[in-house]
Amino acid sequence: MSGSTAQPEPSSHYDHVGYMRQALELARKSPPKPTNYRVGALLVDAKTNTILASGYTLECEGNTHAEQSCLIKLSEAHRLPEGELGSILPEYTVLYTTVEPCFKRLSGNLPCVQRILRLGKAIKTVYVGVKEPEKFVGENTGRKQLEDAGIKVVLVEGMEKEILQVATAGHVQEG
Ligand code: HJL
Ligand code: ZN
Repeated sequence: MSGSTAQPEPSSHYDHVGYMRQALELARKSPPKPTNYRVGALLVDAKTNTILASGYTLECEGNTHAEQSCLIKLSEAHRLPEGELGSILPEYTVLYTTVEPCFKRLSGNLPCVQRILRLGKAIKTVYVGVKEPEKFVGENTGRKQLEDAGIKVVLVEGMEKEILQVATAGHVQEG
């Protein structure tokens, strides 16, 4: 990269694998449960290379997802409703999540794709470690919804096996 032209997002300088690894370590903290995936997530200010919030599945009270836990923690820290966090998130906020954000939940709770979309353009890119397996809710159409809204979805390759092992550790083994 050269010159002083503003780049749409400066996070290409940063260590995506390193952040995904940190997200995976968070996922390991999640209590195993047969009906969900154990996921870890980080919200990062890609301009300053700082972590804004971390989260893992079932970290916050109730049936909470990793991405949702990041947002709940920020919401508490800023005393702002989760849906209004778009107004305080830095310009180049990106999300790292070991499993792509859910578009539908068996529980009927608000999916994380909707949680991201209602923040407007606050989150510029979602880095995912794996696509969601089709076990619970079929093909995840969330990626397309995010991309249609102008949010990039980027697969960070190389950790798929470990991520899925951790994600499915609480599941009943077949056969
Ligand atoms: C992501 C998570 C998590 C899932 N996906 N991205 N982050 N647990 O923290 C997706 C899976 C849902 C099931 C059950 N998992 O979790 O599709 O009970 O966990 O609402 O559909 O829904 P609930
Ligand atoms: Zn979710």
